[in-house]
Amino acid sequence: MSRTPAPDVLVMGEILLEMTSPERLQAGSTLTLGISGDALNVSAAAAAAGAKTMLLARVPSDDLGDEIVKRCEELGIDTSLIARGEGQHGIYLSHSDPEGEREFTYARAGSFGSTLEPGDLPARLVESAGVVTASGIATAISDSAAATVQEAAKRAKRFVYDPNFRPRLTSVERARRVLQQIAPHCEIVKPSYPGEATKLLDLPREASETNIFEALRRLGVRDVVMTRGSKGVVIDTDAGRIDIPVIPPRKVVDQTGAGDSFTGTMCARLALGDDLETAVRLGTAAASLCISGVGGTGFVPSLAETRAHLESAPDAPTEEPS
Ligand code: KDG
Repeated sequence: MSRTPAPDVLVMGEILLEMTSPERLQAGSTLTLGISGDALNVSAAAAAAGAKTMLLARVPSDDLGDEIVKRCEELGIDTSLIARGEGQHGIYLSHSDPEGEREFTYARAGSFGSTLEPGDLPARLVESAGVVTASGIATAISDSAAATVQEAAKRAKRFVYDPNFRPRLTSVERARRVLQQIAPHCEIVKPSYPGEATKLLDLPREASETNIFEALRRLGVRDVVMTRGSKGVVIDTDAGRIDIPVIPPRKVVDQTGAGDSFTGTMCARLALGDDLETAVRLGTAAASLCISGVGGTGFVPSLAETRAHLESAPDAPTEEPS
């Protein structure tokens, strides 16, 4: 029997149907159907960044499920770990709230995708994958999905966790507990600052970046890659701290999935041998490009496009003269 070769990146979570409206939802709103969810967004970015990428997920066996699998294939994702079965799709509506801010409304409780369980994990592939990654969304959707992520984190050589806290899916207390359990197995945790990081570490909102790094280290995390909105990303490792500026976008259409694009690109480039700083810089470039499309996978830049965007950034890193 042939043995499936290990992927560079293995992602797990729920694939969602995405319905996007630029306006407040009301009867008669026109919606654009997309196929997304953080796990798919991360996988698409990882595949586009050159990694052999597998997505572990459960997808209903119906016509829409077939479309989901087809879309994953188009995005270059290996779908052999997508299990099909009876159940409902998970859906989210991405729209504006009355103040014009982007808002997600979910219709996903009890979905087939949220029934992911530890028995779904292909132990050998999880143990041999270059990088394994999941987010707090996967841990929020059900206890069995949280246990799956926890088990994968324990088995992986390199595990990357994006807390991706969604108050509409889980409580802060539960998200904190999950982070505490997973942290000792993480090579990298990627929180956003200040809101998410301070909430999940039970620190005051004014807590400094150093406070966050120290708190995550106390939980057992090795490296921290923290996004800070317009202030860019900061990497904190044993070797010190590096500030990485954001790359100005060419066009902003929809911010959905920017963080996932960053994570997928970073994981891919790490798995393919880039150092953390290079992987993060490429992640910021991919995130800056991906927001020119509608929805989480509306525009997935190729590695060549991402590299070109990074090189054209105002303070692109220059080669040391030899
Ligand atoms: O990060 C973007 C995701 O939040 C979006 O694609 C929807 O997966 C999603 C979720 O669960 O919020």
